[in-house]
Amino acid sequence: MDTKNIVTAKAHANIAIIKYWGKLDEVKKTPLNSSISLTLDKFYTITSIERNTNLNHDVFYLNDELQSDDETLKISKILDYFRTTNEKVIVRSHNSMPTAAGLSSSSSGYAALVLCANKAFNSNKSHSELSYIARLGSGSACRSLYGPVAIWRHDNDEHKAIAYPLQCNIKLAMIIIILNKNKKKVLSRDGMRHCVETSTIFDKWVTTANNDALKMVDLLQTDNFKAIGELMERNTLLMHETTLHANPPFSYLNSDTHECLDYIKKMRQDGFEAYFTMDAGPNVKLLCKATDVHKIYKKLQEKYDADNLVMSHLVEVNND
Ligand code: 2P0
Repeated sequence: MDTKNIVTAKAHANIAIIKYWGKLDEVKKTPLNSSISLTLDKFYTITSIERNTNLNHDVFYLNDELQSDDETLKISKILDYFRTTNEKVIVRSHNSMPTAAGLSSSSSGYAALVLCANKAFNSNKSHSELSYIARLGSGSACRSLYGPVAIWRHDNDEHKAIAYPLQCNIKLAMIIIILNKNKKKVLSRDGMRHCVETSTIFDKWVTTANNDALKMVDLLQTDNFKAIGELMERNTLLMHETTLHANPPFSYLNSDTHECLDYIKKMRQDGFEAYFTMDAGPNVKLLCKATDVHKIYKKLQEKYDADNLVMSHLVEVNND
């Protein structure tokens, strides 16, 4: 392999504290509501692009496994925003996170791809343009261009409905509590569309979530961690409530999730400042202050095996 033809880039996964749930446009992946996320240090994708291959089609390896034509086509469409000829390349991506952790590898995956393509083809695109292109791959990926905190704004103009960096006054951390290692039954893309189309409380969700995002922007400027945690929990629970009011109803959460939420609430009564959030699966992500994370991690080990707990700090993203 001639390494002078290879460039590499890295991007980190993010977890939302105000959730993205519902699209305005299915193809452009513009959101119905603004969302806010934390970019996590432990979970990332490293992607390389090899040029000058003389291939007549792109080739895509994920974690050293050759990907199907369908998966490769998704990558090719993103590369087309960068290349100016019909040159084909080899893309190799490696995820640091175990897929079982329920962490969004698509967020770091598409973010790493756009950063890498920008370098490989000397495209010189701005962060805003990269956020836009990453969004076309997977909505939440647009937030991974920024960190430690990002906001993805709802906007009827699809070029403004991208992520922006957000100021945060408190140093935060997350602990991922892995309760279930099976793949999710309802993909987030399908679950969100089903809720948009059938959930009887969807309008309420969109209005509330947009207000929650505005409130969270303000709270992140303060040192009121309690208010941040409580708002995150309310927003999470309302997102999950939309699934229960869909037709047919469904849930990403299970009895282990509910037991974990009870445990976190009990921890709070005992003086631990810890709050929960869940995405399109049963696993729980615990939010705490960075100064408390070791104490809380130790407390969680009274109930959960260390193998099922992943501690992560936030990462400062500076890709320039
Ligand atoms: C989020 N989720 O804000 C929300 C909360 C899942 C629940 O972003 O269809 O993989 O590619 O735009 O980005 C997961 O959705 O969906 C997600 P697409 P994506 O993190």
